[in-house]
Amino acid sequence: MTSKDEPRSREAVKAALGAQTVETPSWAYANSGTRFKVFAQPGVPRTPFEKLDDAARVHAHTGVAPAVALHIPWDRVDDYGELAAHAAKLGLRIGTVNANVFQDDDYRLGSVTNPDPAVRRKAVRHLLDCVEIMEATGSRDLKLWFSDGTNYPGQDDLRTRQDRLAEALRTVYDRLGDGHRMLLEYKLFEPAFYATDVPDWGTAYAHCLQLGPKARVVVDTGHHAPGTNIEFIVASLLRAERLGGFDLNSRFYADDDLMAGAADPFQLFRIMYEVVRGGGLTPDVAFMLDQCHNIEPKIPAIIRSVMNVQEATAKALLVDPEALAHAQRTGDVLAANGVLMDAFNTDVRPLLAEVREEAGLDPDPMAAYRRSGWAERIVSERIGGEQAGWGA
Ligand code: LRH
Ligand code: MN
Ligand code: MN
Repeated sequence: MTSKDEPRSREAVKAALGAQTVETPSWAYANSGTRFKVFAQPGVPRTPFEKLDDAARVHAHTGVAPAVALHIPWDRVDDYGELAAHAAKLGLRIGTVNANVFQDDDYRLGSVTNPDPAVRRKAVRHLLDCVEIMEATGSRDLKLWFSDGTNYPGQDDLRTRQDRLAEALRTVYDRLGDGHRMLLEYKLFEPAFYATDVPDWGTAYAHCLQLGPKARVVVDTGHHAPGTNIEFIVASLLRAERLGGFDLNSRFYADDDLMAGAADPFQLFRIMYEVVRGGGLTPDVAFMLDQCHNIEPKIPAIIRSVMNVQEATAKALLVDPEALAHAQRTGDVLAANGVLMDAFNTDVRPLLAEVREEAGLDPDPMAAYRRSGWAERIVSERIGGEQAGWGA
């Protein structure tokens, strides 16, 4: 968006904030939990259509969340064109299509890296079906995360599994249409505990390089070893023009999937600073949430997350590039650090309130949602049927 040394006016900051969009995940509106317990909440959507209805409330109050990611088969419907039309009627669009090759008994030893070619074919078939769903919904991005891996040394051949992965990715990549992209998501561990087949950004990047320009890496902020410098990964991927987007969420321990910006707002700021620095505040980088709300009400939690992303972005945009460049050039370590900290410590809430008011929105999306009565309405109206949840 801006080069490193270009000074940014208040108006430019506001324009950039107004233009940024945050994609919300359909599954965040559904019931979720841990392997110990799923606490069902009243009013939770029963269908993908109702998930979109809820997503429309997030967009109505924030003004920056027009895209909704699908997860297949959690969002299976008979007619995806109808689902996309419902989204359009609500002022939304379908964002990323997330493939799911991790919830079938056949995938015990992996999906696209499974030793059994029949299982691999089944997994690839699902991925190709997802491309068809992209065509029917007008989605641009196919997001691939594989739970594939091994639990014990020697269980399978690590290198052969990479070959199988490459072959599957190639088949799917070649099926992508014009304007489609393949986003490859890495994760250090879980459910595989010894070796995951796409464990890190290096592996994902290497596969993307081999595939071609439509293949990009997704950085899920919850998918790293503790202490990993995620902003370095972001800077490197942007530099290589291979950052496809983010799955934003927070973690204290492992893949906690808490609200983005809740656990470590400073880390989110550092990531957003590298995004701004690297020219990544464009539609080429998808800012997706990937989180779940096990104990808190879902819609306001998603609104809060969107606001947290906006606050981190605003602070990143407030970093004074000239002052920073000067301090860096002259080797003034403390001044350089001070420039970043000044921006991080700025209260950007009034600025964002201004951006919202100028867009005709309530300056306080949380309060506006509370007043809207939507929470009460869905509880009284969504009676009967089966609530959506992970695996539904
Ligand atoms: C895996 C993951 C991946 C899945 C989502 C539900 O941990 O981050 O993005 O699709 O969770
Ligand atoms: Mn994810
Ligand atoms: Mn995850």
